Amino acid sequence: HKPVYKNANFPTDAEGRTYHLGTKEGEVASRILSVGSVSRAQLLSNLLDPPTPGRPLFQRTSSRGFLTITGRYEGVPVSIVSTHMGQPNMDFVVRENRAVIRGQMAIVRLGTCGAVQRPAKLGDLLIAAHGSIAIRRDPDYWTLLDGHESLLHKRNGASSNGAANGTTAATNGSSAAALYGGFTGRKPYVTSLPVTANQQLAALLAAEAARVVGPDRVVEGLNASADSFYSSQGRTGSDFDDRNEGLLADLVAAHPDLVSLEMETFQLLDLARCSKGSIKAIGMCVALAERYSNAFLEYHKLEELEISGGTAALRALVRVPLDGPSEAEADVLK
Ligand code: R1P
Ligand code: URA
Repeated sequence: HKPVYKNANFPTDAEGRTYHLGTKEGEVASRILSVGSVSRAQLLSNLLDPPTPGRPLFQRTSSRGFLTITGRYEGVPVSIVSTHMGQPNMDFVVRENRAVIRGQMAIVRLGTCGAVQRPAKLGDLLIAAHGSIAIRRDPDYWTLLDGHESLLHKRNGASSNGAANGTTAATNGSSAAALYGGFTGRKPYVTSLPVTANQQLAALLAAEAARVVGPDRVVEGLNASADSFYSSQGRTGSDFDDRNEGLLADLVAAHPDLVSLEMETFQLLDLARCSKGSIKAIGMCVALAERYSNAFLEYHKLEELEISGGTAALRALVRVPLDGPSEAEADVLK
């Protein structure tokens, strides 16, 4: 049967289930481990306390493919939520979970990422203890560039070949340039100022990660979250005019403490910052790619690293103090 949604501003169905994650109050714990894939969520659910007879772990997959698993870790209620990829999906996860949980929440993201510079290396756990910056491809750069190049072309006296197109692009581009401040000085990629992570959670996570994998395999620093795996992470190719050849070098020069590059941590930290004190958040990721050497982790090694990272994340989650209604909230555990 098809659900009926009410309230265009924040749609929920007749049972109070959110539109994309499909969960309702009582099904999600206030301590959440957010992971990028369904398979990682299922793998890490094996770390939860064994379910009691007749009461299996709560599991729900929404129509959009978000999987929520609720159980206990060291006796404390936790949920593992598959978040998929990119900032809009992290936005669904943070906002829709916020809507179904009372009291303060903690969210730890365990993802994979590129290691941008040493000391971060393949297989390390990189913690966004210094916060995160967003990197966005600015399409206006190409819009204005079109007009700019066509104008130059026109000024240089080109007439016959493609002149009609050139003139249209020049007109569009120059009116856009007039409106938006011109092409000169424009950059194809825009980076935000950093947002901070919760320092209490960061310290707990760093200590637990060091305990699990050893301190030489844990690196704390700044994260960057990009709006593409490719262009805005400085991956180059010939199919698109991406103008990103200098991106990684520029990032490293501007941010000496930058360690990880992925796609969701910024959104998590930004929303936590705007949550009126109601969300404590941090991101950690397994370095899957070394961007400075071009090495990529042998994929069969990933599972073990996900389990190590997941163990550290769960240990930090159940140790962070939270204000508000007690943990027993997750009705599905009663
Ligand atoms: C890209 O391959 C995906 O991997 C990283 C990026 O942030 C992006 O989501 O994280 P996850 O492994 O958590 O998905
Ligand atoms: N995920 C990313 O977003 N980037 C990488 O380089 C590796 C994993």
